[in-house]
Amino acid sequence: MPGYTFIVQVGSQLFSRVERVVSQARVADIHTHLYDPGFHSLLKWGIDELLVYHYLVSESFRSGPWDYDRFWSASTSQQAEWIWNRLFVAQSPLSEAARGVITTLNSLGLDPRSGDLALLRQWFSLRTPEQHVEQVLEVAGVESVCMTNSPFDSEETVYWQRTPRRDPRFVGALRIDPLLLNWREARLTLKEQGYDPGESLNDAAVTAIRRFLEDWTRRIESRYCMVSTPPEFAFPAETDSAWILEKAVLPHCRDHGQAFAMMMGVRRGVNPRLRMAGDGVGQADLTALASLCRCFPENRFLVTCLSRECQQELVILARKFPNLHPFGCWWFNNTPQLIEETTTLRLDLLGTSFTFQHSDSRVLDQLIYKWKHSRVVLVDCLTQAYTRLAASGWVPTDVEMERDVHRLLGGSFNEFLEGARPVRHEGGIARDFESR
Ligand code: FIX
Ligand code: ZN
Repeated sequence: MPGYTFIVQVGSQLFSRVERVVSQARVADIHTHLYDPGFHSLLKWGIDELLVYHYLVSESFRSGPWDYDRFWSASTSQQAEWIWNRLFVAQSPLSEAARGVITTLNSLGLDPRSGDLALLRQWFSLRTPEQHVEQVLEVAGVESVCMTNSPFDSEETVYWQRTPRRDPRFVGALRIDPLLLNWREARLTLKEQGYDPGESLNDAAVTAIRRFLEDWTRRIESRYCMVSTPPEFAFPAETDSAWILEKAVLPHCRDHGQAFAMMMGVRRGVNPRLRMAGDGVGQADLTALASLCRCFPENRFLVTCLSRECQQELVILARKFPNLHPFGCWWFNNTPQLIEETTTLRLDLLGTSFTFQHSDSRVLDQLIYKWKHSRVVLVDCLTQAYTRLAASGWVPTDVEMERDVHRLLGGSFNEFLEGARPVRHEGGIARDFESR
């Protein structure tokens, strides 16, 4: 075993080596709410959009007056001003989301300290979205982003009907929350789109739902199918949700090479007056996830959990089920402290067989801060892990570090999805998918 002095020397060298590898690595961001620039106004960017991010909306309401109606009836630029004054003028932007605006502006060469919103707005107004996409992806070191594409969102479906020209860096991912969480509403959408499932959940409904899923999977060239679930989500269960999942969604995913992503433990509308900013957290029941992984070994599950309490159980389940891939430090977990805790736990129990982070960006520019901040934490976590490994007598080479970082920033995810591709067999949908 190497001596103490050797380990201290190696540890300090490791930090700068890891930092170089992590800062140079290109990221595949596996979950965002960004859109291909071909979707025009659906792709949000610029200073006002950064400021009205729902994370900052809820923080800005921490100090009164709590005039929800006045806030929501204001224009986007008025809302941005309200948030700027409350979070950046009246106090220091210490929270993760507020600091994110500072990191983003500085990285774009702007001075947030000037305190002049008009100047910042002017800079953004002189840019085209195309220019901005190039600069942001470059500065953030991001090579591709998965979108969140909902066939239940009428604003978005309009674009799909026009067969938009696609930027291959913006990857499709099918979002189906209403189908699993609100069947009454989803049924109407399916009917309107020509997939009448009928009145009851039976074989005819399964056929209609599967046709709907197949068509949308093809149209958006989906990489995976996803849902976010409330803490009450249960499986098996006597619910519409469990029935549709078992009979239609999971068979569809299996036959069409789609992993099924579950974002577990969101409690929607805790304070409805805050609209999207009013969603909260609850502890998910991961016995439901264990049942799914066990009962559907031919399916692949990508999972992230919102409550801190669920993180260890998720990692342990992933050790038991190779068809389970944990990803990201979602939303309220996206703070330096919790990213570090979760990532260290995952490295210790899973090696590199998980996806370190996703950005969940809703505004293009957020890619910059979300990835800059996360990379800093990843450097710390990996330096610690490699230092321990060196102490055990294995000093990693640069090539090994590059391979590991690549896996954590999207490589493992791609490998996992490759395994979801259907096995070729004669006839049927599986062959049809492969020959696409
Ligand atoms: O369900 C989701 O995809 C969540 O990420 C969002 O609903 C949430 O509003 C969000 O933006 C979290 O970062
Ligand atoms: Zn999201």
